[in-house]
Amino acid sequence: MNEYIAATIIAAHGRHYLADADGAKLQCVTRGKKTNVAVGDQVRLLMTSPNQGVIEKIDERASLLYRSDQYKSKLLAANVTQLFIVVATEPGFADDLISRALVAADAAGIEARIILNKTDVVAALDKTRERLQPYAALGYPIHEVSARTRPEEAVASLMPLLRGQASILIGQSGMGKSSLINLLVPDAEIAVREISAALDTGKHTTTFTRLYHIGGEPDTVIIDSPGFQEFGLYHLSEGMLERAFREFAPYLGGCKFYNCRHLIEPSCAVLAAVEAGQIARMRHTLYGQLLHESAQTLY
Ligand SMILES: Nc1nc2c(ncn2[C@@H]2O[C@H](COP(=O)(O)OP(=O)(O)O)[C@@H](O)[C@H]2O)c(=O)[nH]1
Ligand SMILES: [Mg+2]
Ligand SMILES: [Zn+2]
Repeated sequence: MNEYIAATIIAAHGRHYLADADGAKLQCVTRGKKTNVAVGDQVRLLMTSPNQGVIEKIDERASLLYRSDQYKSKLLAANVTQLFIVVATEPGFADDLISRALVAADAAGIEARIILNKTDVVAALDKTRERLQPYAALGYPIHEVSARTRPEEAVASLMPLLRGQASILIGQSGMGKSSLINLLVPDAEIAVREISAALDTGKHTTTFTRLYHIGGEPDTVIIDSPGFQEFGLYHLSEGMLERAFREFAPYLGGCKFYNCRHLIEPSCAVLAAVEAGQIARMRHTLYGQLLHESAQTLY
């Protein structure tokens, strides 16, 4: 006894976690009041009863995705290799949220892709493609699907991208994220009910992040995170922020002042690129907004 058990965190609800140890689902908690565990973490458990344990150790992470404001940070997922942002032709999506998610992915060193769902809503298709053009121009792949009218095609085009990867899907509500998850993870709804019961989240709660193994391969996982409206990036330093906007890269170092913040400084290469139309103004505005948010302190 008292041996550590290696497990993967597959769901989180407050300080209650569900871990998977070679197929066995184990409820676990952190020591004390810690909330430093994320879905996707590889952990070591000490069992306190046959199916309950305490998380004693978190293995080193290959990546960590999180959002934060000045008061708290919220871990989204650990060890993911790519981020999918689900948008749709309708309802409209928020550019702000897309850009923030892309910045978070770049800062975490993981790939980001955009899924454009509901291509069957043809009336809104051209306009939506146009709105996504700036992201395509930045090199973020855009995958068009219709979960409702062309489900087999959606699976066929997404599965090869998912294989061998740990992917997280995020999106505003209404974009069709659950529809896509249900296509990609055939028993997702059953799994959610089981997890919900094990974590005692109460009826109908889908406000927890969970991890599914798909395709019968141990290293192909997909993480579904609840929809959210805010994506704070308070934890990113100024240096991290300027590097997370990938289109700034050719201009960094070209400013007159070595510590240029690219906001109002004279002879700023980034501002010049904005004026010349080489950097989208919308993205530079968000950069300024994120710098401003990062500079907020509690007092
Ligand atoms: N027209 C159309 N509607 C879709 C498609 N995919 C999902 N929906 C609908 O969009 C609504 C929101 O879908 P849901 O999967 O719950 O979105 P979520 O909030 O992002 O999880 C539901 O009414 C779905 O039936 C699609 O490809 N085309
Ligand atoms: Mg949903
Ligand atoms: Zn500058």
